[in-house]
Order: sequence, then C-alpha cells, then structure tokens
Amino acid sequence: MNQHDLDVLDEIQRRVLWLATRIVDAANHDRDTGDGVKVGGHQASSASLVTAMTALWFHHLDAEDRVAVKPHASPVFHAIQYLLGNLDKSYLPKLRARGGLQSYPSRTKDPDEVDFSTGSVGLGAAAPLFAAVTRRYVDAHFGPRPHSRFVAIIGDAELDEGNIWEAVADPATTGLGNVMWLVDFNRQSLDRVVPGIRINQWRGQFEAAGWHVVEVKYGRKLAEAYARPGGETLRDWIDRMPNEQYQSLFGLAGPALRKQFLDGASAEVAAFVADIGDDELGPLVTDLGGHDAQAMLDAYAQCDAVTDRPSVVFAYTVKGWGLPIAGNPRNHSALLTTEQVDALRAAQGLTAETEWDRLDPASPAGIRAGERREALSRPPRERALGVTVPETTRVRANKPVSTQEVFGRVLVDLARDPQVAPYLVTTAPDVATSTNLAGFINKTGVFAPTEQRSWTEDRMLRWTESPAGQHIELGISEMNLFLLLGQLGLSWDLSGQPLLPVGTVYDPFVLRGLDAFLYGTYSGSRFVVAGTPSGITLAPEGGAHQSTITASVGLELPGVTFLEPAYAGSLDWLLCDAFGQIAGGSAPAATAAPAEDGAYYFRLSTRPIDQAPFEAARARLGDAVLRRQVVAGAYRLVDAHQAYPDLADAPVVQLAASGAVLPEVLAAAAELAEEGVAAHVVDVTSLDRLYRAWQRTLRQGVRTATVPSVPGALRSAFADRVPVVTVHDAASHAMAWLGSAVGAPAVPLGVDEFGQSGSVRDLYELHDLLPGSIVNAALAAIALR
Ligand SMILES: Cc1ncc(C[n+]2csc(CCOP(=O)(O)OP(=O)(O)O)c2C)c(N)n1
Ligand SMILES: [Mg+2]
Repeated sequence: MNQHDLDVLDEIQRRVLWLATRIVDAANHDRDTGDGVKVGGHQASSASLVTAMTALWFHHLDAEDRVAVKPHASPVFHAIQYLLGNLDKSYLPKLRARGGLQSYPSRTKDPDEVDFSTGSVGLGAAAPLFAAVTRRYVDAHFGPRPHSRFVAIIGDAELDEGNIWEAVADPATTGLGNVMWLVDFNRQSLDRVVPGIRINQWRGQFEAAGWHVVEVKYGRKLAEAYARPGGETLRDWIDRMPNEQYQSLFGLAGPALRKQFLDGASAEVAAFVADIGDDELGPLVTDLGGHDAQAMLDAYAQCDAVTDRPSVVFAYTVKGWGLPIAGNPRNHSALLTTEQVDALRAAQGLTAETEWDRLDPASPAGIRAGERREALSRPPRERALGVTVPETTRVRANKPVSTQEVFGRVLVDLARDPQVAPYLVTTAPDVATSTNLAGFINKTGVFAPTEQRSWTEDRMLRWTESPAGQHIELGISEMNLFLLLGQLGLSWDLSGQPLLPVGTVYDPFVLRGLDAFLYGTYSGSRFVVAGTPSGITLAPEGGAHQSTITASVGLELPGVTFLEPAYAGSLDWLLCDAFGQIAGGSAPAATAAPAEDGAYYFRLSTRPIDQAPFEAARARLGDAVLRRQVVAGAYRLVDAHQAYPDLADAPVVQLAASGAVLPEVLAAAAELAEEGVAAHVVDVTSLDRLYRAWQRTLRQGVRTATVPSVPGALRSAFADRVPVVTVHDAASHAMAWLGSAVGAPAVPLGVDEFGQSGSVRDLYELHDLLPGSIVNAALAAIALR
C-alpha cells in the first residue's frame, strides 16, 4: 500500500478511535438513567483493535466475508459501520440503552448487520470456524457459493477458554483455509497484565492442530531500529523483558520511562538508546505491530495465501492504544475523564458541534468510506427453505417402542422424502450410534470433504465418508455440537442455503454444551436437538448419566421449544412439525401452535413403551384433533368419564405426565378407578408450549388489567379446577406450575435427587414414581382441595 493510502487509513483509524471512545463516554456521561447502576463499556479493549479493524473494513474485507467481533470491541464495530454509512447517527449516543446499540455485538438486537453475536468469551472465536465447517458442507452439497473468509477477532485472554481448544482440535474443523483468527494480543485480561508471554505455548498448540500462525510483533519504527548496527541487542532485550515490566512503560514518560526500560538491561542496550531523545524513546519501544496498518495488511495477505489450513494472527497491541489509559493494568473497565475526552476531541480537530460527524465525503478518507460501503454491501438472504415437510411419516409400532428408536425411524423415513432429504444434516459428539442415528447414516453416509476409502465392512453401520455424506461426526465435545448446530441453523444467512440441522446428545450432557446452546439460540439459530436417553429411566447407567434438570432447562431457555413426547405417533407429528417450522412457512395449516421461532429440544428415552393407549386415544379423538392437541402441548390420553362411566359421581383427579413414566401413570389411573376415583390421564407433549400459552394469557391480562382467559391448549386437555398430580422423570419443579394453571391443588412427583444404578422399577420406587405412589399423591391432591 502506498504512503497516501496508509495516510488515509490513519486518518480513518483516528476517527474510529475517537468515535469508539466517545460512544462509551456518552453512554456513561451524557445519559442519566437515574437508577444508580453503572453503565460501563470498554474504551481500552476497543482501542487496542482500532488499527486491525480499520484495516479489515477499510481495505481487506469483501462483501461475502463474515466476521465475529470481540465482545468488548463492539464500539469499534459500530463506529466503523457508522463511518461506512450503515448506521444512523442517532444510535451513537445510545450504547447500552434500550433500543440502542447492544453492549456486545448481537445478531438479533443490533441495528446494523452483525454476522456473529459475541459476549461469552471463547464462543465468538469458535463460531466462525463452525460457520466455515457449514460452508464447506453447503458447497459440497449445493454447489460452491461465492468465496467467503470467516474471521474471528478475539481477545488474547479468550484463549484461556477450553471451548477454543475443543474447536481447534476437532478433526471436523481441519483444513479450512478460509478461516482467520485475529488475536488482539495486548497481554492483558480483565484483572491483570498476563504474567509471562504465552505466545510460544499457544503457537505450539495451534501448529500441533495444523494451523498457520503469523505473529505481527513490531511496528516499522522498531523494525528500523532493529536494523541499525547494534539493533539486535535492543530486540533481544525487548523480547526477553517480563510482560509486566513492558506494560508498565505505558504509564511513564521521559527519564522515568528510560530508567524503567533499562532496569535489568545490559550496558549495550543502554548505549544503543543513549542517543535517542527522551521524547522519542517511549513511542519507539512501545511501537507494536498491531498498530501498524501495513504490517496488519501484510499479515492478512499471508493468511489468504495459505489456503489449506486455518490461520491465526497474533497482533501485538496496546490495550488503550492512543488513550491516556494505555497499558495501565487496571484499564479494562476504566473510563476517560471528561477532561481527557475533551482533550482527545480537540486533538482530533473536532468540536462539540462536529464530534459525531461522518468523514467529509469530499476528503480522501470520506471517498474511501464511500467506496468501501459499496464494496461491502450484500444482497438480502432468504431464510425459508420453501419445501413442504409432511405432517407425518406414518411411523407405526405394534410392539412396545422407545422414543429414541422412533426418532431414528422418523429420520430414516424423512431421508426418503425427495423434497426434505437433501436439506437434512445430522451431527453428534461421538454418540451417533448410541442415539439411533445409525439408520440415517446408513442411508446418507458421513460427510468428509474428500472421498475416503472404507477399510471395514460393517453391515450394521455403513460409515462411508464422502462429500455426499449428510452426517457430520464430531469428537466428544458437547460445546462443539451446539456450536456447530448453531451455525448449521444460520446457514441460510452465513452460507446462503437454509438447512434442516439435527443433533443428538446424551441428555445429561446437554448441560456440558449449555452455554453454546444458549449462544446458538441467542443468535437466532434454528435446529432440532435430541437429548437422549434422559432421566433415571436409563436406570442401570447410574447417577452420572441421569439427567434431572434438563426439562427445566429446556422449558426456561428462550428461543427453544422443549418437547417430551412419550409415544411414536406424537413424536412423529412433533418432529415433522418442527422441521416444517424450521423450513419456514410450510407448516401445515392444521398446526394449532402459532408460528414459532427458534430451536427444538426433544427429550427422549430408551424405554420401550406399549403404544396401545395412544392408538386408543387416536381412535377416540380422531387423527386431526389428536394431532392438533399433541402439537399444542397436551391431550387427554385417558378420559376418565369415557373410560369409567360407572364413576360418574366419583371424585375426579387428573394425572399429568411427560415421557417415559406414562405406563406407571396409566396403571395408577386403573388402580384409582378400583378405589372409586375417576382419573384423567393427560400426556403433556410439550410443557413449554403449554407454559407459553398460559403465560401469554396471563401477561395479556396483566398488561390490559383484565381477567386472563384459559388458553385453548389447557382447556382441551385439562378439566378446570380438578386436582392435579404431575409425574415426570425430571425435577418435580418443572411441572409443578400446572396446578396453578388449572386452578386446583397439585402434588408434583419427580426426581429431586441424584440418581443411581438400578432397574427402572428400583429407581421409580426410590423416587416415588411407581403407581402406588401416584395413587397416594392423587388421594392427597383430592384431600388438599
Ligand atoms: C465466558 C466469560 N467469562 C467471563 C467474561 C468476563 N470478561 C469479559 S472480558 C474479560 C477479559 C478478556 O480479556 P481479553 O480477552 O484479553 O480482552 P481484552 O479486553 O484484553 O482485549 C472477561 C474475563 C465473559 N465475558 N465471558
Ligand atoms: Mg487482552
């Protein structure tokens, strides 16, 4: 790049630094929230990325590239979008305000176009890597898209997060030449100056995983000094200097800086710098490559040149670069004072009237911004797949069958549907076979970027790996599972191709990937995940494998619909409906639930269950009505009035349950009938949809100060004000609200302690889930009335 262009970039970066700093300043000093809660923001963390990000957006990036921005550098991102003309001026004083700029980049909430949400450190690094995995899959199946580079801009302390190394190590992420991580190597974290310099360890870890590593350590001033005779002693001293000592230089000037710099140095170093003036020494020895635009652009070009593996750039930067808080160990949340901001504004040649202005469109910098805006503009992407997903695969079982088994069968069946099949893609963290994906994999194969020779012939599992495969196998990392699912579910946006992603995981280990699960759904991703097997029903496996709190997790996670069907027919309908909703707009009209956004979490079991009761309900209600109720969240599996006409005047109770425990509940209803109690049995297929329907009517009542109505889904499955017993192979709390919803006393049964090994009977006995306990609970509920 010629000097003129570098000067233009420099002018732009100085404006970016100003705006990013002032955006945080305005959030803290121009607004009075009146609540005493600090607003916050990160001027120092933003400043260290100003050069690298200016170089990216104002020179390096193309429209098709996708970038994750370090959470606390969001002000830099928004400043850049503003200068490009992609963000209205009115947002600049609205960082961290309602309806304004989010504290950390958000795909779903920010007004400008954010490619990847970030915030929970580490996840923003991995997301573009999995987006590139997704792109490789999309290109192989649907033809090459326009080339994209997937960039993650991350803080150096993010490399402490384990999920980063799980992502880097997984074979599924190898060989991706279109990935670049840019590490803001400011050698400071939140609390401290990071002791020692861990670059050699990290370099080794990246290289061992097959990555290309670039270090941008020194700026041009230092490089020139090193090239002078004796310069190598200076270099050697700066390379060896403890990080804490180096960082302390930023707070010093003049003779004090020289003294600190030379503390521990050899006489040769002192001699070398002896004829460098006090005013020049500081800027020289702190001249790091991450603030040299040309050095950064060269590094980006080096990464482009390596096309067979991902790249990582360690850009040596200064936390707080260009600000009075530069390099200060306590600068993470430090804010400039009003006087310091005034001085910065004046140094920019700006006034209170012009401080929020864009670059003068007639100036070289303004012209550059205009050109870059054009170069980076993208056509809109289509979210809907536009195929019709069938309402049912007509899966039938005339012997007892588990939901996990049916899940596998439904997928195999959908893999035969010419409309739906091409878009299905499954993934699992080394549990594909034990979660019944084998049938699907046998039909579709395992994905590999290139054709792989198969060395064994296993008739049970044809694990042929090829670019046509539709299962992406991961190592045992639930974080990677949810990160990949999250990106597969955003493929319509980030790779121009909607998909129908499905993941499986042992239900207890949903918790292991929970932050990545949240990350995906917060980003607006849509996918199906099956947690299977679940609960104490996987009895002999014992407490370490028995999930109890996952139902609550599924129920409470925003952007996730939690489903726990018990029978083949209901699971079939719910899965087809979920795919229909993800495909977008093609959900059959009979669907009772309103159009839903987000992911679908099915909690499944390996317990084979007699299907006759469901078929009886089907005969009683008819397919259309039953399906509508199943999809809405609950239906009456046994209607006591019809099943026990003799008990017309008997006390009535309703037993509500989800999933694997239904056989015990049905047995309890039969026992209750013998004792003269009429028990309805309600199969709750989606606790989440019921709860949401209930909440909707309650909130409506609260907001309009009117009496809430009872939602349709509750009304058709439950009888008003009749005592309730809830039965769940999960924490009893998850269903306990149902009593309130129907306006009657409730006794919730569930698993509130860690499990242990045993038979299903043993464990149901331990946790009061056997019919006898359910009967007693029903009598208690009636007595509480
Ligand atoms: C998972 C998670 N844990 C903790 C935090 C709180 N936190 C925010 S930034 C930060 C330090 C980051 O240091 P670094 O990545 O080096 O960024 P820098 O500000 O130095 O650029 C921490 C601990 C977080 N955002 N996410
Ligand atoms: Mg840092």
